[in-house]
Parts: sequence; C-alpha cells; structure tokens
Amino acid sequence: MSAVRTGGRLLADQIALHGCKLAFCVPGESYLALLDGMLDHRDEVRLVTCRHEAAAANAAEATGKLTGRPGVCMVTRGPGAAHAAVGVHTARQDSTPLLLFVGQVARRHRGREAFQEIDCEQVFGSIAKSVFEIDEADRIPEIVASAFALATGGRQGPVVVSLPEDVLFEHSDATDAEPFTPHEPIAGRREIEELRLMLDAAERPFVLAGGGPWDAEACAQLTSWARACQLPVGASFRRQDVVDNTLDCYAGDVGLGVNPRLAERIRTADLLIAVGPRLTEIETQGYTLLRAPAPEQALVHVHPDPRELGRVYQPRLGIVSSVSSFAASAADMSVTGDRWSGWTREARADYEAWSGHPPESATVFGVDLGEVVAALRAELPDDAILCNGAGNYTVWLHRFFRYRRWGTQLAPQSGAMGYGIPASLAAQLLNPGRTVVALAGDGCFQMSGQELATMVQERLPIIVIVANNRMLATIRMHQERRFPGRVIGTDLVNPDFAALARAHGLHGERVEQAGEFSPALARARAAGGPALIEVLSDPEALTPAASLSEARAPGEAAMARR
Ligand SMILES: Cc1ncc(C[n+]2csc(CCOP(=O)(O)OP(=O)(O)O)c2C)c(N)n1
Ligand SMILES: [Mg+2]
Repeated sequence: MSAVRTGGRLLADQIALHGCKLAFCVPGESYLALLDGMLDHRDEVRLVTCRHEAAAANAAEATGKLTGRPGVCMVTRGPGAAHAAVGVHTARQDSTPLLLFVGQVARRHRGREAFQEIDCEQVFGSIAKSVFEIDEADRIPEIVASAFALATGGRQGPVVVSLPEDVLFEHSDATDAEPFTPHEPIAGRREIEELRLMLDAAERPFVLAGGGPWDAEACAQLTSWARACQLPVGASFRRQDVVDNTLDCYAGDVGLGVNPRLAERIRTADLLIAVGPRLTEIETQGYTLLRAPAPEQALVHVHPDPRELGRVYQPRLGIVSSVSSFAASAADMSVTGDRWSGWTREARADYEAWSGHPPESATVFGVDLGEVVAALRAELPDDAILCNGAGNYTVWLHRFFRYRRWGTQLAPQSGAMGYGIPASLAAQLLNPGRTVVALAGDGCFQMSGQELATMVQERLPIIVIVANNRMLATIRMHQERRFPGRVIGTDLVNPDFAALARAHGLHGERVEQAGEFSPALARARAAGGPALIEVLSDPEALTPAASLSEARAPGEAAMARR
C-alpha cells in the first residue's frame, strides 16, 4: 500500500504485514501514534498489555523462541526501555529473534537529556544485534524490514528500534515493504560427505543438539538420523525438547547440574557433533569438557552463523547451516552404528539411572520437589508446555521431567529469574488448547508475579507452581559453600502466594505435606482458568543431591550420615 499515513500507522502496518500475530507492550505517551496504528490491526495482531516491561520483553522473547520469527515488544523510553533490557539480554544469550520498539524523545530534543531520554545505541549496543533510530517516517518500511531480517538472519537475536515521538506523527506516503522471508543457510553436500567419513572412522561419537531455530520437522529428522545410526544425543542447556526424552538415543542435557557420567562421556568422546548450539560456558562446564581452542575430540560444529564457528573452539569440520537443513541432509545419511551401539546403550542407561526417579526424600518438612516433578511427568499431556526461570527449583525439573516434543520447554539460557511467568503468557496465547505450566521459586515468582493480572485479563488458563522455600536457595547454596554459616541477603519473608493469587482472581491453593500435590494439580487443571499452587518446600533440600547442612559443613554431614 502507498497512501499518506502517520509514521505510527505506517509502522503498525509494517509490523502486521511481516506476519506478526502477537505483540506485548506497556503503553507510553512517547509512542501513542504507534498504539493508535495498532488499533487498526487489532483483528490480526493481538496486543497484550503486561504490567511490567521486563515481562513484556520476556513474553515477546518466548514468542520468538516458539515461532522462530521475531517476537514484538513495545515500550516507552528511559524507564520502559531499561525495564525491557532483561528480555533483550535473554534474546541475545538464547539467540532468539526479538524486536523491541522504544518510544523516544522528539528529534529536536535529542541529546539534551530531555525527559526520559535514553541513548538506545549506547544502552543496547552491546546486547542487541543492531540498534536503529528512525530519523524520518519515509524510512519506516525499509528499517522495519531490515530489523525483521537482521533478527532472524544468521545467529538469531534482538534488534532495537528507537522511535522519536515526532517521527510517529509525521506524515509519509512511503510504500510498504514486502513481507520478509528469512533466509536459510543450507548444509553443503561436500560437508555432509565429510561428516559421514568422520563418523565412519569414529568409535565414540556424541551428538549435542541445541540452538535453533528448531521446528517439529527438523527435530523428527534429527531423531531419525540418530536412531538410524544409533548415535547418542544430548541436549544443550534448556533445549531439552529437541529430542523425545523417552527415546533410547536420548542421553540427557548438558546444563547446570549435569550428570557427571554424561560430562565424562563428552570428555571422552572421539567425535563431538554439535548441531545448533553455541558452545557456551554451560555446555562446556566452564570450558573444561573441551580444550580451547583446539578440542581433543574431533569437533563438528553446525551453526547458522559463521561467526560462531571457531569463536572459542576450532571445529575440525565447521558447517554453516540452519539446523533444519542439516537435519534434513543428515536424515539421509547411512552409517552403521555397530561399533558404538554399546556406548550409546550405556549413555542411555546413565541417563535413566540419573533421571529415572527422584531420590528418596530427605526432607522433614513440606513437599519434596521430586514429588512435584514426578506428578507433572505422570499427569501432564505430552504437548504440555513447561516454563521456568532461574533457581535451584529448576534442577529438579530439568533432571526429572521428560520433555516429549519440540516446543514444550521455555526456559532462559541466560539464567534470568522472572522468565517463566511471562513466557507462559506467550505459550498459552500461541497455543490456546494446550496445557501450560509456569514453575517459579519464591524469589523468581516475585520478579514477575504481577503478571497474574495479565493472565486473568487475557483469560489464560495457565497453571503456576511456586516452589516456596523462603529463600534464594541458589545463592544461599553458594554462600554456604564459600562462606559457611555467614548468611546475608538470601532469606525471604514472603506473602501468602495462594491468597495473592485468589486476590488476582485465580484459583489459588497451598500444599504443605507429602502426597498433597497431585490432587492439587488435578483441581488446578479442573479450575478452568488460571490457577496457582504454592508448594511449601524444605529449605534443607537445596537440590536433589545436596542439603543445606551438607553445603555448610560437608565433612560433618557425612560423619552424621555414617
Ligand atoms: C534477574 C536475576 N537476578 C538475580 C539472579 C541470581 N540468582 C540466581 S538463582 C537466584 C535465587 C532464585 O531463588 P528462587 O526463585 O527462590 O529459587 P530457589 O533457588 O530458592 O529454588 C538468584 C538470586 C538471576 N539469575 N537473575
Ligand atoms: Mg526459593
């Protein structure tokens, strides 16, 4: 279309024509004309108002994770942009396509430190893939098309677009862009053949899958390759849904609190095929599983962005390819797995021994989180989406839950607290018929708990589970290990979470004793609307494997056990 439009309307038209169906915002007077433009697209683009910009940005990030296309977030200048920064950071670390539109001071006031002025380039320059400021309404179609393309090209990530207020009111007769199409790097035949030869020579191959963007088809192709060649597949940190965890080829995730036997397996593999992930501090367990820069394992690294190949680790074979293109090519590869089928069976046995059943509860008080995850595993449908933030409570989830399908895990590789609840908004809005569960610790919950109001307003039947141990256990754990007995800053005095939920209009209840969680889950699922279950858990149970007293005095606790 080409007609005279305000910048705000022109921008809203571009957002819609590039295929955005869901956007999150906290309104601001700095971008009224964009909001007004969105009104004319209200039937195509659902605009959800969050209570806090951090939540809006996280929800948009989760939209990007689930769809592989940029999630869209709109916020006001200084305070709004500062709040939204956490979502930009997560999009960066998790390689998620995200567009953050920031209302900005008028052009003529720039540089005066006008009211709430923020220099987006300075603030976001080191975490966004790119930062634009639109100087004239005529260039809106070009810059927005560029932002969509940049966010999705190569390694996906966040792009920030700053919108001077007067540009949004300026009139323009610019012509619309064409809808953007993401470009996909394709795995070359020669590289696939080279990989086949490397596999032919391998004794102990291991596949580490992660990164993205994945989709159901690519995951199915990766799985069929792994099964045909009897390859063990591990998932990178918080990408546990790339392979059905119940299959024999699945060997567990290389995240925080990794199975030590899995870590050892990767260390001793002779061929490591990384399909999609960046090889970060987490996947390499503090850069110890692989030697930098030249790993002992023959490293094959598949990544859509050439800048990630050799960034820390020099691959023996680097393949610049989308995970989908690689998986499609690999699915046709036939290599006999006879030599390593025993190795793959052992990898699976290690996983099952590690994650089969939560250990016997040592808790004397409240509900063991092992019981909670066991109930979720047994009772949720295979396509339920589980969302979480950061904290020790996630260790139970990541270790004992079985992810069955792609798109069922929304969790921040950035380790950001407060992520799970906003992510659950996106998950439920995009998948109205599916079960969505958000898990949060008491600390984590209180970073985005205000979004219970958004759940009610948008009628989203999300089930929120708050694991309440009345402390920031992750930090307390580190504190006890490094400074035994010197506790500071990690105790929490909390509200009554169930009552807080009820005050928002959710079904809310608290479980305090073993055996109570499963019936509470059934009641929450039957509630027909958003529900919150507060689970009182024992502060003594730091992780499935560590207790508070042991962290404080490892020797003494071991003596006491004898
Ligand atoms: C936004 C943010 N702030 C601080 C941290 C550091 N941090 C990591 S885990 C954690 C405690 C989480 O507490 P809670 O949600 O209660 O979970 P718990 O560890 O008690 O199970 C903190 C403060 C973080 N990861 N993210
Ligand atoms: Mg806690």
